[in-house]
Amino acid sequence: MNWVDEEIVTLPRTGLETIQLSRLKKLVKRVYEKVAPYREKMNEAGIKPDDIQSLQDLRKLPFTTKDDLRDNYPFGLFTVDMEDIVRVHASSGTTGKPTVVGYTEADIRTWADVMARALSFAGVTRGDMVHNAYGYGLFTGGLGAHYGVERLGATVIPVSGGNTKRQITIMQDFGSSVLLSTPSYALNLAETIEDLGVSLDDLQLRVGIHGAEPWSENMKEEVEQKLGIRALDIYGLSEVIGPGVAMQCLESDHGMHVFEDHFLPEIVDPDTFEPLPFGEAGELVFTTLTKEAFPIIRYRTKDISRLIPETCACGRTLVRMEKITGRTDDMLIIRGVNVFPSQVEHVLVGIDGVEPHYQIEVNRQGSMDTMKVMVEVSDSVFSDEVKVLENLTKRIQREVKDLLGVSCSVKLVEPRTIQRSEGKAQRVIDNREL
Ligand code: DLL
Repeated sequence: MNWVDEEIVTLPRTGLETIQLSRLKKLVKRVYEKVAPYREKMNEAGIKPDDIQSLQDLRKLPFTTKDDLRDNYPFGLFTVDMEDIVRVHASSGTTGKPTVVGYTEADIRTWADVMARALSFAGVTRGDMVHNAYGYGLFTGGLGAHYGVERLGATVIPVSGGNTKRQITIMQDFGSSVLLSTPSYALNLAETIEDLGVSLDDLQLRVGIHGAEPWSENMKEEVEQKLGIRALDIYGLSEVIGPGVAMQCLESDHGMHVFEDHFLPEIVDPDTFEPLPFGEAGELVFTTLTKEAFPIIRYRTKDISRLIPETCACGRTLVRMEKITGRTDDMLIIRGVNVFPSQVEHVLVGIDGVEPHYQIEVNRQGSMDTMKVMVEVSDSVFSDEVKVLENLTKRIQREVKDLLGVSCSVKLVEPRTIQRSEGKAQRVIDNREL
């Protein structure tokens, strides 16, 4: 199969829907047969695989949420034997355990195909040097993008995140022409370029493909201006595959084409969960159509977006989704890492002398996100020696870092100083202006 699939991305809707329906039917049948938790939920809802006869019937199927992943941690929703799994990745769960996803060899190929397609939408070709500053590891960004670049036949520089000065030397010396990074890291690179007195003329950068965290139009303009590039949006999430679920094309000034032959999108009302028509904003829900190891049915992403009904100037018929404008839950993305306040709470409740009253303050200094955790301690601890308090601070910092992979500063505060809620506690103060 040709990874760009020009034929598929320009198919008339009826042709695309025929492919989607045939894939959906097979998927539902397979999942029903192989995965007990799916079967049980479908039985409870009184749905059998044969009830899926049209794309409209999708709405009969139960939703899947992060709780389902947690309840079946780590591998309980996989449809294949572990010996057929060739890779796992993980992202943040809502408490102590991560969300684990698995891939067969065919899934890795599908992923490389969709990522290669995404890159091609940004005009990347075999001649490009692709500077991949998404983190390599359990996060899907680094490796997901990496194999897409190789599939396309361009050159990948697997630089990963961090060590920013060295990244700039590499950009200059290797002639990086495409930048893959979170938008905030792109700004960090831009500032370092400025600090080092490197001229944009000494760089070959042409286009950036940024995602994994929310970013505004203003931020896009800043990235474009400071790096002298065109900055495009890419969307994805581990539970669906990783990066490569939707991608902005060069011709579109907003919105990302959803790769609908692989990932079926819906927008639902975040309160009633009723599907909403094209054009209305709500929670984005995805069903994977081609994944083997870990297919997912009606996954509630908690991301807010809308599907754009108008066709794109590029002529591709794949529907576009609007830039993500928010979330329906309290997940924060700090330096590209997904953080749930409940994870911080999980750390705190495990430590003696610490009260379950806390607040998380997020700020942006330059292009860097910082996280400060304010924690109430008990009377007895608060009157302890400075040394004891210092040790407690360090322990909280270490445990938060171990669990979340993000460093934070910790401020211990006197008992009863954090404002008590009269309803939903305000756990997070996010001062970032995106
Ligand atoms: O962030 C996958 C990815 C890697 C996407 C590299 C793009 C580039 P997770 O770590 O599972 O996967 O986080 C998924 O990140 O539900 C959104 O809330 C957020 N997110 C991802 N892309 C965008 C974007 C990767 N373009 C979560 N704009 C998602 C806004 C985004 N938010």
